[in-house]
Amino acid sequence: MEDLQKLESEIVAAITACEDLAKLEDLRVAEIGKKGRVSLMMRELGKMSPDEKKEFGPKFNKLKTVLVDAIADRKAALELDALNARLQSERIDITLPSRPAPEGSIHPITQVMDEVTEIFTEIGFSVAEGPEIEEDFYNFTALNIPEEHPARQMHDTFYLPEDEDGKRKVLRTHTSPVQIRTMMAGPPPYRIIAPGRTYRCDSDATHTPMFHQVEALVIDKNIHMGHLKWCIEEFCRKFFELDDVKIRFRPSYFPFTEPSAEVDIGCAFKDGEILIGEGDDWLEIMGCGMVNARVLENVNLDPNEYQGFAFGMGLDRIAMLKWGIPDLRDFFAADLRWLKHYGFAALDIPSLSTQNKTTGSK
Ligand code: 2U9
Repeated sequence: MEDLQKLESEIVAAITACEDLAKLEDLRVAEIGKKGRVSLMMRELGKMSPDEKKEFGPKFNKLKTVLVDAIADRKAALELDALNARLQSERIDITLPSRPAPEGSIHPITQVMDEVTEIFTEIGFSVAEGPEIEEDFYNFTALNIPEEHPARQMHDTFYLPEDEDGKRKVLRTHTSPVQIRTMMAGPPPYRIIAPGRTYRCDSDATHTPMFHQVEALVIDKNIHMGHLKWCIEEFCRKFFELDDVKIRFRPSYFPFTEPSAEVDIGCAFKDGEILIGEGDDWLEIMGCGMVNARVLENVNLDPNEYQGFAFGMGLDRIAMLKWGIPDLRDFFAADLRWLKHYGFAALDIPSLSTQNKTTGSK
């Protein structure tokens, strides 16, 4: 009897000291499993006299019950410990952002290019592209800027070294060669915009050697200046998000358009700021005109049959105007603080899509 009591305390102590589930199972098999120590002892009951059976039977049963319960309790405690350890190791901080914090931003020039593209594609233009290293013919001659023409000097061209044929390619000084290539590639009508990088050997507070332009070209039968005027007004309304814009056409000169004009937008210069759509001041935003008949002839179109208009603007300049960015040179300084301040979130969509919905990132 004393032995049974001792055995019970000994096994319960071993169970309580057991530190992992596998060892606990080993212990269970060794003590109360089919061939376990206690089970084998219980088998001895069969050999006992009825009186002994009466005495030891309940004691063995109690021993077994105590051990089964002790193992079950220990097992539950170890399982709970294991669960807690797992929860601790897989802990999720639900206060963290759901995805890694966004890094980087869309450059204002990319944003302005996307917005301009959206406005023009919405009214039926397609986007055309061409090489930045251009042949003299496409950049100048076809556009009615012959050799020795003073306009060539105006463009401050970057020339590449002469190639095998003695020809000097240029970094395109405007995106106009894209329209020449488009017209030479297939028949009219054309309704295209050509956004992209352009280069002029010029550098000061308002000029960088590389800058961005978007030009538009429409050629069809019976196209006149009224179409040009509507297009430009519509663009300004959408781009500056104004219902009512004041636009002024000032006569000007470009070799590739005749007549030519510069376009001013109504604004107010107030405390060093430019407020578009307010006040009585004017600010030049683009150049335009009816495509010069000579340019049409250069691409084998009959000017009596086809006419059209074109306009061009500096994207860097209109980005500065729209968001009040003061210095052009900062656009290309790769200053992270500047980019963080003026950049757009990657999922910001052009302003046309966001009008009356969200305010964008600014
Ligand atoms: C073809 C025929 C005509 C494109 C035009 C302008 C007027 C113009 C300047 C704006 C600011 C260049 O970036 S800027 O310095 N552009 O004023 N561009 S008309 O005329 C064309 C183009 C292609 C075949």
